[in-house]
Amino acid sequence: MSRKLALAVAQMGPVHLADGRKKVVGRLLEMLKEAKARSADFVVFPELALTTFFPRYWMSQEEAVAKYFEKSMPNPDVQPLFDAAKAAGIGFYLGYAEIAKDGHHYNTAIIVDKSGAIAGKYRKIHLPGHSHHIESAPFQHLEKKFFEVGNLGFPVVETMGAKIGMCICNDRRWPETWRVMGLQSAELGVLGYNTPSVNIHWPEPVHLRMQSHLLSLQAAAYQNAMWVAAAGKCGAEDGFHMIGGSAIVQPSGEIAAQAVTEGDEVIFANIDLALGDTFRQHVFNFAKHRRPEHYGLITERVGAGPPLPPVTE
Ligand code: CDV
Repeated sequence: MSRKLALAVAQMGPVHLADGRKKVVGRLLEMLKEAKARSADFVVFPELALTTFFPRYWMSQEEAVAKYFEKSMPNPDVQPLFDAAKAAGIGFYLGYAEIAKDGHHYNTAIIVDKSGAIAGKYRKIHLPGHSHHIESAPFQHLEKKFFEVGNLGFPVVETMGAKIGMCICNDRRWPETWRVMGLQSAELGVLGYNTPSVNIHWPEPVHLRMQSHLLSLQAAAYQNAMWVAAAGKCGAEDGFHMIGGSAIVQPSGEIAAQAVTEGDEVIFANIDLALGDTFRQHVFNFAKHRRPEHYGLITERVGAGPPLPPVTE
């Protein structure tokens, strides 16, 4: 029996250094309105949606906190989004920089349900980049300086009639992320991202940035029998370009909807959560086919090491 969720992904064009929270939230509200016009139940917004992608700039932690971190959620800047979503009866996923009550710093996302309550929170685990200044790089990627590794695991939240797994950006490239969600019976995995078009470590052709992004989403969806929805912030933020390609992927791994611009753009799919059931019952029937007794290295080793000695009988 089909179980429908009207799903919108709200891609954002660039947010410049000069753009204040009020202006940014105004753009989110516009897209929420569009999602409402299409009778959406749930909208996915990007990673660090309220500001420019500030980890590209070298600065002190204090300066970053003062300018770019949210001290509470919701706060007066973001309250209009909570209010409008509640009035419209739409839930949403939103990424932002969080300074927690205990003073720790995280790259965070929340799921807010249709009543305006925070139903789930995730703090980014696979932080890319570096913590030192790289002189030779065209820009920095300082997530390891500004954020701590998340401490909430990969949550799967039961809300709006769906089991929704949460992750952020770089997490999508790691199969462990998705399998941990899959083992909690997630039916939909959601994420926001900011993916620079230029790789600061090697001259990666730009088309590969899009290819590895979509490949990660499609493989994750298929191998874990779940829908995947990814919302990017993209285009050139003060001259620093990021890829678009926000997408909704179905459990077959096929793309159901994909953004075609590098601006604010809402994509939509009336998804059937039951579509994953066939895969869960057959090829990816975990209970029947997984062999965790042979997967020990996944949790024992962090980096690659020597091959294990051969087993002889
Ligand atoms: N914000 C990110 O996590 N960006 C990474 C980049 C650095 C590769 C990503 O995976 O898209």
